[in-house]
Amino acid sequence: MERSLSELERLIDTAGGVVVGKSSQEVRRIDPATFIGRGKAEEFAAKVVELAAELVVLDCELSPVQNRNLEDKLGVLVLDRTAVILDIFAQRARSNEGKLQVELAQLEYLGPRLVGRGKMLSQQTGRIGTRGPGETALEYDRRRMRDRITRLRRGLEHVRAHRGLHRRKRASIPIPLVSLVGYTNSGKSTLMNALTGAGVFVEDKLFATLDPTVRRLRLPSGREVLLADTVGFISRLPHELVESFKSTFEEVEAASVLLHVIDGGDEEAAMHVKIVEGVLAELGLGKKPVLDVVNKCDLPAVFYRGDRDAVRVSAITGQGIGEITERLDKMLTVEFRSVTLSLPQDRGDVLSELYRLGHVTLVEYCEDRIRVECELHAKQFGKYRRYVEGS
Ligand SMILES: Nc1nc2c(ncn2[C@@H]2O[C@H](COP(=O)(O)OP(=O)(O)OP(=O)(O)O)[C@@H](O)[C@H]2O)c(=O)[nH]1
Ligand SMILES: [Mg+2]
Repeated sequence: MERSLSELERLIDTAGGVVVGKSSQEVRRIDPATFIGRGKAEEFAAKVVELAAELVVLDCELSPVQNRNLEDKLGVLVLDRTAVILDIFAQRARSNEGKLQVELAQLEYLGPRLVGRGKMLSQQTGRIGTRGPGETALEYDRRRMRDRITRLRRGLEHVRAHRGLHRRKRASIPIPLVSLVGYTNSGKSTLMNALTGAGVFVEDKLFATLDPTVRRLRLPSGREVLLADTVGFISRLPHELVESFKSTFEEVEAASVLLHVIDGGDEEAAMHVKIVEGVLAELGLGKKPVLDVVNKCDLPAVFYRGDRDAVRVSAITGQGIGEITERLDKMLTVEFRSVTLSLPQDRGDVLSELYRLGHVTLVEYCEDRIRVECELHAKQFGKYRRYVEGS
């Protein structure tokens, strides 16, 4: 409980709030009307006045009814954990798709809790829980909100159809995709920068990344891969969020290999590892090849070292980074095969295709043939089978 509460504090901080007081209670019996008991609610009401608090956040999931009843009792906006997470997502979403997803999730989740409460809460607009990429739930009446939800859904389908096209195009180019996954704040974006020199947004806040970012990366063997940064995982990420943010996980789905980045300097690292593995399993991706990367090994205290196969690095100092690319090379070798092709002299076009696709290691011009040694992705092998030497 302590842990969860301190994580909630970090979430509030990330959302831009300031914690002025906190309190915990063992809830033996959930009060259907207010979740917390009557005594606790009274205590909170007094504290709200005493500390001039503008907002009360509960580390649980409130039903719309409980939410309203508590607001009536406390006289201020009441949010639960999910609402705070949504607020962070609302501030951070950058891509068109990300914004649509956040607005939809906000309307679906916050709508029943906040709709029609505009008057009471209007002074608080701009604070946590009342922001959105579009209008906020506060500004809608029920009917307009339903219309907006329908339109957002349609918009998202449209965006997704387009993205599907892009992805299909990419899948036909056999450049393996490597996705960074990991608990939020573990250093995925920093590692992405260190590996590719890409200018990805890095910040010591939870959920700095919401939109997938993809960059090319050349491995020591000369082989190129695409490296994708993804949104951080978090404990108790509500199911409807996992659902609505699937697009950020599509990069994980398409990946040949996952780099699981772990913050070795975090006392909770072992628990975070379990959470990430749990979410991956939930997404049906538990069987993907994974390379564990224990990050932040430059810190004086490292609490998690990983197993024998883990790579220990510091994305900040660059220590150990080379080992990641070497290990990736090894893992990907399984997907590629070395072949020697013999092309007719006039098929220079095939040769240039091979240059673009695979990793060509040797080209020899013989009398009437071109001999090419290269590595081909399993998916492309069929296309060039007839050129395989001796076949
Ligand atoms: N000491 C130390 N700090 C690091 C290292 N790598 C990242 N950090 C810090 O950790 C914080 C989070 O880094 P990010 O790269 O934004 O983490 P992330 O996993 O992308 O986070 P989200 O996108 O929010 O999930 C930043 O303050 C980084 O400077 C490292 O190797 N050592
Ligand atoms: Mg990031």
